[in-house]
Amino acid sequence: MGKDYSTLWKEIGLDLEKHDGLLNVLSDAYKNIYLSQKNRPEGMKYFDFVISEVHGLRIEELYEAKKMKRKIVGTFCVYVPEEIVLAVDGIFVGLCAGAEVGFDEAERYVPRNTCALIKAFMGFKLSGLCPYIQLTDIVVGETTCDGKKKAYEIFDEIIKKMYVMEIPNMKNEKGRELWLSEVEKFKDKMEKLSDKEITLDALKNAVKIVSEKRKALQRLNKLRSYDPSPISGLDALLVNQISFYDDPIRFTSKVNELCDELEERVKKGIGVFPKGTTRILIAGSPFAIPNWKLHYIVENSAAVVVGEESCVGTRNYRTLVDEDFTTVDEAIEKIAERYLTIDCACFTPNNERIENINKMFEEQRANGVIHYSLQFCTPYMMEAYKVEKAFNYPYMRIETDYSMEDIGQLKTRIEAFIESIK
Ligand code: BJ8
Repeated sequence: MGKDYSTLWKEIGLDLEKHDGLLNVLSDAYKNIYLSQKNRPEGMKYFDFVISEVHGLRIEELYEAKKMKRKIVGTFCVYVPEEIVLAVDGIFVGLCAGAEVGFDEAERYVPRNTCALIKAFMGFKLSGLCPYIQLTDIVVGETTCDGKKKAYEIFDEIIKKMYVMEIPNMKNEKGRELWLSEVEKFKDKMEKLSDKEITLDALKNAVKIVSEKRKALQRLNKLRSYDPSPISGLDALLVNQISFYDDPIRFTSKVNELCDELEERVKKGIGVFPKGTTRILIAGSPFAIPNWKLHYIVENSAAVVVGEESCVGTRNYRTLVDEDFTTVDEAIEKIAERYLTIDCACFTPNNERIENINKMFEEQRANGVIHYSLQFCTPYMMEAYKVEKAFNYPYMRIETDYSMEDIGQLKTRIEAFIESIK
C-alpha cells in the first residue's frame, strides 16, 4: 500500500497494531501464492492492485461514500439481493472472511466446533481487524445453515445492526411465497434505511449493473473451459472473491478487459499450464477471501482448477434476473425468482445442485471433482454423499478449515487423486 491510511483506520476503530501484523502476513502470503505464479495475464495487475489496497483505497471510497449519505450494506450470503441495495444507491459488500483470525475471541461466543467461516467473521470483528464491518450501516444475515442463524443472534449483541432475511427450507409454493415476502420486506427496509423510495428506473439500472457483472463472470468461467486454460484457478478465484468488494461497474469493465486478453490467449493457444494438464472442478462450501489453500495445493500438484461450483463461483453468477418487467412489484418478483434458483445445500431437496455440478463438469471439460466442505459445515458435508453417488467420474471428498496444519496431508491425498486420474 503506497499511502498511509492509519488515521482513517484509527478513526473507524481498528486495532492498529494487530492490523499492521495482519497486513504483513497477508502481503507475504500473496507474494508466495499469487505473485510467484508464472505466465499470468497482464489483466491480473488490476486485481493485484485491488488486493494491495483492499484495506486502503476501497475503504477510503466507502468512507467518502458514507459522507455523501450513501448506505453501506454488509452481507454474508449470495441470497441477499444486491439489486435492491443498488436501487437505493447503497454499496454492497461481502463480509465473509477466509482466514484464521480472532478465533480465540470468537470461541468465547460460539462453540469451538463451528465452521471456520463463521468463526472468522466474528473473529475479524472482535479483534478489530475488519474495516468493512466498521463502515457498514446494516449487516444482513439469512436463515441458511443453523450455524449462521444462531451466530447472527450473538453477533447482533456485538454489532447491534443485524437484519436477518428468512430463507425457506424448501422451494415449494409456500417457500416461494415466503421468499417473495422476505424480498419485499427487504426492499422496505432498504427504503427506510436510505430514506429513498425505490423507483422502476432505479431497479432497471440496478438489475443491469448486477447482470453485467454476472455476465462478465460467466464469460471468465467459459474461458476456463479451454485447454490449455488461459488463466490459473487461483487467479480466477481471486477475481470471484473481489466481486464481493469492488465497485461493480469498475469491476465488470476490468473483468471484461481481462477476458479480452484471455480470448487472445485462447486463439494463440497460450495457457498457464501445458495443454493436457489434469483439470479439476471444485464443488462445495464457499472460499471467502483470503482462503486460497485448496487451489494452491491443486495447482502445485500438476493440475489446474477449471471451475468453482461454489458461492464464490458459479452459485453467485449462474443465473440472471429476467429484465422483462414494467412495474416495481414485477421487478421484485423477478428478483425473488432469480435468487431462488441458487442451489445452496441448505435447501431440501436440492437435486438441481447435482444436475448443475454434472453440467459444469462437462462444460469445463474437467477430469475430476474435488468436493470441498469446511469442517462442521453440515449442509455440504452431508450433500457430498449424494454428489458422489450420482456420478461416475473421478471424485474425492475433503473436509478442511483455514488452518495450515493439514496442508501436508491434503497435498499427499490430492497428489494421489490427480495421479489416479492421469
Ligand atoms: S448460499 S453456501 S453463502 S449459506 S460454510 S456458514 S453453509 S456451515 S456459507 Fe453459504 Fe449462502 Fe449457502 Fe452460499 Fe454454514 Fe457451511 Fe459455514 Fe456456510
